[in-house]
Amino acid sequence: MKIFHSPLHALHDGGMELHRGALVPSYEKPSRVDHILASIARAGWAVEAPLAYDDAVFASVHDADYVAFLRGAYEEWRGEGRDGFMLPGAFPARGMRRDRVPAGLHARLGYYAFDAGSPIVEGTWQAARAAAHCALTAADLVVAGERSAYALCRPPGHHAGRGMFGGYCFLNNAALAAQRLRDAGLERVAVLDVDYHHGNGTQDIFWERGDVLFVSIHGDPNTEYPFYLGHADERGAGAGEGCNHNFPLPRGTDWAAYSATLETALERVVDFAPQALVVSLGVDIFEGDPISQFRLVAADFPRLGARIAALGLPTVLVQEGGYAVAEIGENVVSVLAAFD
Ligand code: SS9
Ligand code: ZN
Repeated sequence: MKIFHSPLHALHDGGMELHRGALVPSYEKPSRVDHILASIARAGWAVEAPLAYDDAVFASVHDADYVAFLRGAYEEWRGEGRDGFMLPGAFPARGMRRDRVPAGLHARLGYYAFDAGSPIVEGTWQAARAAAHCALTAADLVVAGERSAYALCRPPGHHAGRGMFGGYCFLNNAALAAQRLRDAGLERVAVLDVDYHHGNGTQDIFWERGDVLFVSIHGDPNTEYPFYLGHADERGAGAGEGCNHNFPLPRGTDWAAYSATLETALERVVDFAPQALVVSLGVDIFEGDPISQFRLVAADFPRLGARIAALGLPTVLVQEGGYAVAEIGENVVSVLAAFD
């Protein structure tokens, strides 16, 4: 198993998040990666540095103005005499204007965000860029003939839309990987998102695309983050109609119920006949996750890996969520081992 990781992830650290109305230390923290790396070392796998890419590659799935904002946001913040972490406090909701990018920094911060849970610190851009490079490198290796590759991305990416950040995500690593596979000439690519939270950003990016399938199993947005997207009736639009499949499940879902839905989700992937698969691998479906409510146990992750690997597709696995830090490494490696 080819594994890509950058130590630059650690530059994104130190923020607080507004979590269900309380300001708490961010659950998305550097130690998540340390635990995953420790489990990878125990499995005896090597970890490689990602290749370098020009920032222009991000325009394949993100708006140019959004990328420019992310790149320069903290320097602007400093320019205003501020330090610490940046969090937005107001957003353009219904009835307000979204067609004008406001001039002021704090106004722009809310314009490009969709929650107050994703702090930007000095190293956020560098970390997000390195994570995206890991996903792109994994995709390039699969294009070059590897059966599978894993990108140990942090910060995660699946909540980042074409022009917005949130849910700890800034650049959409999985979307960048899928687009990279398309650009390399693969005609159809499927994205399977198993993170507890709906991959609203990935859905947004490929909503009108008939060449990239998006299939997601996640907590019901009626009660679970990101709340405002992820329902079963969202099927895609235009050329992408029928290429988006959401499977919201109730709190408390265990492997018995989860695996039945997984079979249906995998059927959608098979029906699409993709040449490659991108897996948004969030292990916050684990019963011990502090911000999620499914009940998969450690022994279920090898089963999850085996079912996905049985598709027999060239596969890029991209790290998304997982906040039960002590168990995150074992659960991730259990899935990866099925591809080894
Ligand atoms: C907004 C913060 C909620 C978001 C959780 C994102 C999980 C990413 N009040 N936290 S996999
Ligand atoms: Zn998640």
